[in-house]
Amino acid sequence: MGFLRGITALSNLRSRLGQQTTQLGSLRWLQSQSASDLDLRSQLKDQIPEQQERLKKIKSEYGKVQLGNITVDMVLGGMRGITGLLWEPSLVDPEEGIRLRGLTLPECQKLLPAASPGGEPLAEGLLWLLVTGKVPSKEQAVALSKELQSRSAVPDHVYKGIDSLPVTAHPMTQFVTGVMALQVESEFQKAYEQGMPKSKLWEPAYEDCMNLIARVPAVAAYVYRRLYKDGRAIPADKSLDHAANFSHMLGFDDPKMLESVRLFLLVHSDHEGGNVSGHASHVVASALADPYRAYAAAMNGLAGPLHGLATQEALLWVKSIAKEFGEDVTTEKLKEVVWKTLNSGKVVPGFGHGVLRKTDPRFTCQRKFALKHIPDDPIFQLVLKLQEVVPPILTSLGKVKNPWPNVDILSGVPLNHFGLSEDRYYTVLFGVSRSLGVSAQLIWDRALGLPIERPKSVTLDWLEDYCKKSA
Ligand code: AMX
Repeated sequence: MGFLRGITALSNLRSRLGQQTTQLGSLRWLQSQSASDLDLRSQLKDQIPEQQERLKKIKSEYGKVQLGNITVDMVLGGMRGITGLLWEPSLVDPEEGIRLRGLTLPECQKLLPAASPGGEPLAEGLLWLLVTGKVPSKEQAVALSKELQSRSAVPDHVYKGIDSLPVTAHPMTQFVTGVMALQVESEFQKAYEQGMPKSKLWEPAYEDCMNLIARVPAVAAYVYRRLYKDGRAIPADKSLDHAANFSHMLGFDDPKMLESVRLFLLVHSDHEGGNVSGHASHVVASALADPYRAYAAAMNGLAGPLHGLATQEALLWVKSIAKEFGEDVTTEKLKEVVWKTLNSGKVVPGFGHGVLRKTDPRFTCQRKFALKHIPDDPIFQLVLKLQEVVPPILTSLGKVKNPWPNVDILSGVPLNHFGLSEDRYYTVLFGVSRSLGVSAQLIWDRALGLPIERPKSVTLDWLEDYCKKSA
């Protein structure tokens, strides 16, 4: 025993000595390092310029190199031109623009049931079209309206969740918080947990999507009333259609405002699947996350300034021009403003598009509406001038693929005219509209049993090696 104890004591001493030597070594090594060597951020900062140059070089020297059916340009260029998603409710043609289930926007306006003869389509009829591909009768649209109303009660905890945020939180943050609070009632999640087979999952997906569509207007209206009005929610009016009731809950009952909201819901409802919000919802749902989670993901993408936040940015921008230079600002002054925006490193909001190569038909549709209902609105007049001034300037940059106006430069103008003037709220309106298209596809995702999405990614090292070998 004594011998054994002696051996243990010796080995403990050796290991303590060893530790001390190592600690001394570490200390010396530490002393030899500069503060920036030990700081992750500084290390990263040093690496970035080199990697940026590398990326540029790969793009310019090897952009056309093929990787199977695609090119290096496509891998590095936000997957432009890669057909990789199935999306049923709509399709965007670069020249012609959006078709909702094969119908152009003017065709939708003509064929879908309206609240009054010749008026803008009912959102319910639009939803029917997006889900089924068929133009509904007025009776079918009314029946769907009743169905949505019967699903529209929002649990109190949703409002409490929103109330827990500071009022300074962006309206989209408050809205998405409300959407996630709705998620606790997901039928899809329950059904999955209970072992529902994949082939039947479209049924709880349908339940969640319809509940979501029915409830988001009240959640959105609550955010609006909390931020900009007296904080008291306006109860739903069951005699009104989906869009008109949304407008009513926001606090606007002018019949022309109701028409503006119906049009807004139409033009923003869907834009095929590759845009950030559509794509985000699709990929999240592909993991069999429920429709609330998928829609919330879509909304977080929509809140990006290059996507849905452009609605806010465009209105803010045009109004700031009107405020600074007056509504009858000269063309020369407008050119200066556009250049100033560009020179400050910003994009011109409401112009350009990732897929479209012509003026956005959603812009044209709203222009027609504005000419009919608010022809003398000064902000509308300013947008018409910008429509002339901006495209030649963007074209002169030599890199912009589409210098023409998109949906966002005009979509807020009629609503602003009728009193909804809070620019920062506009992306929430866009989000309520997108619930229609995103949900229609989420139902079909599960009905068709689409698989989990898993595209291949590569590293810069891999890409460079591959390009060099191919060259
Ligand atoms: N103002 C300034 N520069 C623009 C521009 C604009 N409106 N549109 C494109 N460009 C620039 C791009 O930033 C890019 O510059 P870079 O090479 O230095 O990065 C170059 O022109 C080439 O871009 P692109 O291929 O023509 O467009 P894209 O597919 O990369 O981007 C979009 C498309 C919409 C993000 C871009 O046009 C843009 O930023 N527009 C303004 C924001 C906007 O209105 N977004 C809403 C789009 C519709 C929607 O989603 N709701």
